Amino acid sequence: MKFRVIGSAADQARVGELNTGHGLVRTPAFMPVGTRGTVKGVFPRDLLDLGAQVILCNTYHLLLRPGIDLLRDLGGLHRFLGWPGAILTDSGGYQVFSLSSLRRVDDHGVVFRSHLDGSPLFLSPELAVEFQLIAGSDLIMSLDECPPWPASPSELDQAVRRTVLWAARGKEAWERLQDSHASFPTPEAGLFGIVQGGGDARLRALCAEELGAIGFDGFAIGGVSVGEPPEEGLRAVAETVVHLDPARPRYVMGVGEPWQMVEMVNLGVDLFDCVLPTRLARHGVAYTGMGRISLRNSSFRLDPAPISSECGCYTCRNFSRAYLRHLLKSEEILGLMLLTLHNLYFYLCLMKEMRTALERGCWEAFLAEKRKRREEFEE
Ligand code: PRF
Ligand code: ZN
Repeated sequence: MKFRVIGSAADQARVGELNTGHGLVRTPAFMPVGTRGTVKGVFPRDLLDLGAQVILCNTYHLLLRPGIDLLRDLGGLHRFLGWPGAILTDSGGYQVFSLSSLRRVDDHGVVFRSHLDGSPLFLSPELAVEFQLIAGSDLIMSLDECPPWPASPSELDQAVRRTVLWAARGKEAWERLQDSHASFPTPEAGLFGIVQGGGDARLRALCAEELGAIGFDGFAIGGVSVGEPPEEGLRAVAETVVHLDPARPRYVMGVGEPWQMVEMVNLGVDLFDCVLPTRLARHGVAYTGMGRISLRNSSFRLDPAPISSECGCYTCRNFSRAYLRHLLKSEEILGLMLLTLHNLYFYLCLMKEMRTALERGCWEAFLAEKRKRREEFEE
């Protein structure tokens, strides 16, 4: 994996290129979420048409089902999923904490029970890296411990200490596996460290510096969007980014709303993933330049207009709000598919607009316009 910054505004916001074993990823980039090995309701063919360059999958879910042996035997994730673009895999730590029961965490790793059938499983920082290599991931995440929000100072301390310890052990495993690397489905993969530290600027700085000293291909910022007021999350990102190597890609995990991505790109973030566009679509909610709309609303019953007249997506070029409302009311699968397509188009378009603004040197004007719109249209 290779990263190159192409241009920047005010030494913070930047446009770049991430070269992976599965194609070029132009940054800032948004990664649609395919937790269980599918971006729900979208053909991989359509993801490519939308301009998606990289998707996110979860090691935790894929480990439980279909299992790592099957993924290996069937030639790795890309072939199994029929997705030719890049894949980033999350390490599993965060999902173990949020989904599984009966977990026991110590410095060795996490013992937990599958949320599917209760069977006992073990995840260590070494195994997390090895599983992701076997699966053929392009962008591999270290195992981390994401503290809840709010967390006590001692909980935050502990999470940062363990996250750094696990990152170092993951890196060692990564290096040890280099020899066999060539036999993994994606020998050009990159390894990311994850910064934790909650809302504590000193801990964030410490974590970022220690991960920097260990050395990673990229850095993720975790522990944001875990229930804190959005402005505090933004502050945590601002306080972390300044301690990260500017030559490496930066990824804020699980964020976020369109305005949050704009503000974080402004701080120098390159990568995002979030379930919002896909999940909200399945609840009948669509993004527009004037805020979200709920298509189940009776006010759209006779509305011949598309979701957004500004949008060039397949859904908006062909279907009325009235038809989409009808599909949702009738619980037709197509309703969810068309809305998902539109929301992903909206997110991917926003990223493209940001890249263009940065390339053309008009980032400040773009940012001012987005902030003004946010004041006008959002709660
Ligand atoms: N760590 C990991 N995955 C994550 C998070 C984290 O902190 C978050 C927090 N927003 C989402 N996904 N490993
Ligand atoms: Zn549209």
